[in-house]
Amino acid sequence: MMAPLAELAQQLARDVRDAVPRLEAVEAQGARPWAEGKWTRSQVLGHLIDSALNNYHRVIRAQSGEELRFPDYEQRHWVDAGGYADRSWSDLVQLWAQLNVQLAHAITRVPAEALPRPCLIGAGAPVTLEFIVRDYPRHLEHHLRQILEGEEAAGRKHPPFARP
Ligand code: NI
Repeated sequence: MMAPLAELAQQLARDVRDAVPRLEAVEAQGARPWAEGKWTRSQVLGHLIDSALNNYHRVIRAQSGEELRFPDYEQRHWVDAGGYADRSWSDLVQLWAQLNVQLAHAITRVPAEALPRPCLIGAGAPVTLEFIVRDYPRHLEHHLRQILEGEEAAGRKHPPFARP
């Protein structure tokens, strides 16, 4: 039987692989903020790396017996502490791509019975693991458009329910 989220995972892996050459082509813009006083493109990509890291934890842990309660995710702290502004753009692109390929691989292995499992993140309302996984590519797509096409194309609004 095909895993319930296999299609989503395959699409995610395809989208990420397709984005790599486009990201590499904007290398010179890595140090430029996407808007005045905002994160640089390197930091936005770092934010997507943090998103992959955090969601990987959620996907793996939701399959085990432990309580699914995650600490609040402080995105600015993660980007600052990770020091992404100092990393080379091409290293960030490779890291982002490989983390997502692994995340997609893990998603294909999530059994159907784990999908309705409730997850609590910080003080937010509980959401299911399935919601988290289906929400993930929307958040990724939003920031990818910011990097590749600019803030206007992406729209100013962060996806409302995204669990970064
Ligand atoms: Ni975000």
